[in-house]
Amino acid sequence: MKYTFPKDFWWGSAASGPQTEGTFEGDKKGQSLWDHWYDQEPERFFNQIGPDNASYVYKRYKEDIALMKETGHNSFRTSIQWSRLIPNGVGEVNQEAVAFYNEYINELIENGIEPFINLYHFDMPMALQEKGGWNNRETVDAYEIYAKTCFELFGDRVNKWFTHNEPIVPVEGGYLYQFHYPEEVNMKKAVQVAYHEALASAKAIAAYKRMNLDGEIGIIVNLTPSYPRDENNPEDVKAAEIADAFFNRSFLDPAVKGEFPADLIDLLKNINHLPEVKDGDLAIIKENTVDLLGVNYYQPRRIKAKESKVKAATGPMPDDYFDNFEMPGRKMNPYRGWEIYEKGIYDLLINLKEDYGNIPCYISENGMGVEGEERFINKDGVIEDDYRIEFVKDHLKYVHQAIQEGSDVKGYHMWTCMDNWSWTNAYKNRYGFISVDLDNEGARTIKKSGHWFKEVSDENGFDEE
Ligand code: BGP
Repeated sequence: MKYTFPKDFWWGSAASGPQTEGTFEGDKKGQSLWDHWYDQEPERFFNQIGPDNASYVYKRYKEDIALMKETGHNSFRTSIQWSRLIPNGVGEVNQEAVAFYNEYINELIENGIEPFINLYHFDMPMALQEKGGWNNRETVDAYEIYAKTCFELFGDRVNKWFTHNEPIVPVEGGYLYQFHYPEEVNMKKAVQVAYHEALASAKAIAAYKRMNLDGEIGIIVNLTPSYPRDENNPEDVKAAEIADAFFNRSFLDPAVKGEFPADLIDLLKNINHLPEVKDGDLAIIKENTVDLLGVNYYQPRRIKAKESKVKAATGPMPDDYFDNFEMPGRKMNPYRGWEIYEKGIYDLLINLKEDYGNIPCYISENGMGVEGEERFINKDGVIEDDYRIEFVKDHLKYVHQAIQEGSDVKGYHMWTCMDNWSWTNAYKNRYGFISVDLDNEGARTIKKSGHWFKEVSDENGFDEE
């Protein structure tokens, strides 16, 4: 069967500023919370490799864009680092950064690759984090100014903007499950942080609309479809709905419908954990929903009714309402510890079609991190990552099916273009279409999947029995 995608489908990949750019003498970048955390606790990072090392894109973007072309990209997403553009979070704009992002964006456009630009990818400027980061309302104002600055500087050429990438992740990582700085466990702050992120997104959208530019603006959310252990067990179903409210609808609903989910509000009210909201905020959120939704999909969430004891010591936690369920026989990516469930991508697209007005969307991340890919290098020096080709293909088949059933999904970006720095996992798991050899000055080589993706993009689809 031939899987053909709609005309002008977006084929490409995604990355972020903090995971790729690196820091260099004279670049005048300010510290983000990652730079600070690495300075404080390098042992938290795999092989003690920090964000300053990244993949040197700051210097090598021209070479990288040439490789994007060779791997069939017609679009590519990255993020501006707030701490590079405005080193203190507020105030002076770094002209070195303006020059860099201008050249990077122009080079993409000249090569026929549409830049999709995200404004926030987990990277709070440290000067603002010291004052509470997203927990502090002042950060919302600072972010609005930062967003406007980006639109003014680059909005004449960039036509796809995103306010956040996976805004739930700084909430989970920083304030619930301790995998991001400041590694707190504090539900009150978690809720306030989430609320401020949602408000900041709406304010940036409002600012963008006021400027009457030609492009579109949206948000990128990671959707983890929540499946109950047993669909016929009401307790399991209810637990899965609560997990869905916390981790999916918390951002999806305000972004697309302009309202927070009623069940989540009720739950937080019951435990006296509603955020502080100022007059007029909810109207801003209501009026400034997204034009376009980016969806990152890696794994489903399997849920069962709470069986384990609630941990009183931590205070309230989302997990007080459900347990994660290890489904027997599930297919795993053992390196990342994430379940692979291809049909999840179809389920979430159909959910967007049916419950979210078929909002225009695209798959903004999907991919497979594998450790030790050097094992698969062939005699020509190319990594034969057939597992990645299979992973992408199997997901694309379900995207195709959703399109047949009317989903308005406009593209597929894989995570990521070239192997990059994965937060505390640093360079442990590799995700790219292109390998980066850290022992050889970051030399780039297209993997088998990158060559395959070029054919898919050229053909606008693929053949498969
Ligand atoms: C997403 C992030 C990316 C990327 C990816 C892979 O959650 O948006 O920044 O890192 O996941 O995950 P990880 O790097 O944790 O393996």
